[in-house]
Amino acid sequence: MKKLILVLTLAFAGATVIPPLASPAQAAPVKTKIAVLTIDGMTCSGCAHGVSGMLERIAGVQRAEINLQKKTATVRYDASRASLSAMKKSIEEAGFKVRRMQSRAA
Ligand SMILES: [Cu+2]
Repeated sequence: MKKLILVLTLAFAGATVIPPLASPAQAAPVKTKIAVLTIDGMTCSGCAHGVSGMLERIAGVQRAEINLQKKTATVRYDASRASLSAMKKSIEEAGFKVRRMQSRAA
C-alpha cells in the first residue's frame, strides 16, 4: 500500500511539471528608440512638413514631429531597421543641415 501511494505521488508530481513555454515566432526584435535631431534651415511649416514626411518615409520610422521654434525633429523609430545616419542623409539631401543628433531608448 505504501508503495502504491509513492507511485501515485510520483505520477502526480510528474504530471504537474510545467512544460517549457512555447518559443515565440522568431521575428526581428523591435528596438524602439527616440531620436532628437537639431536641423538648420527649416523656416516655415512647409519645411517642417517636408522634413517630417521625408523622415516618415524611411523604413522603420514610426513618427516624426517637428518643432520649428526649437529647430528639432523628434523621431520615434525601430533601431533594428532605421538609423540616425539614414535620417541625416535624407534630410541633408533635401538641403537642410543636421547640426546635432541624439537618441535614447523609448
Ligand atoms: Cu519653409
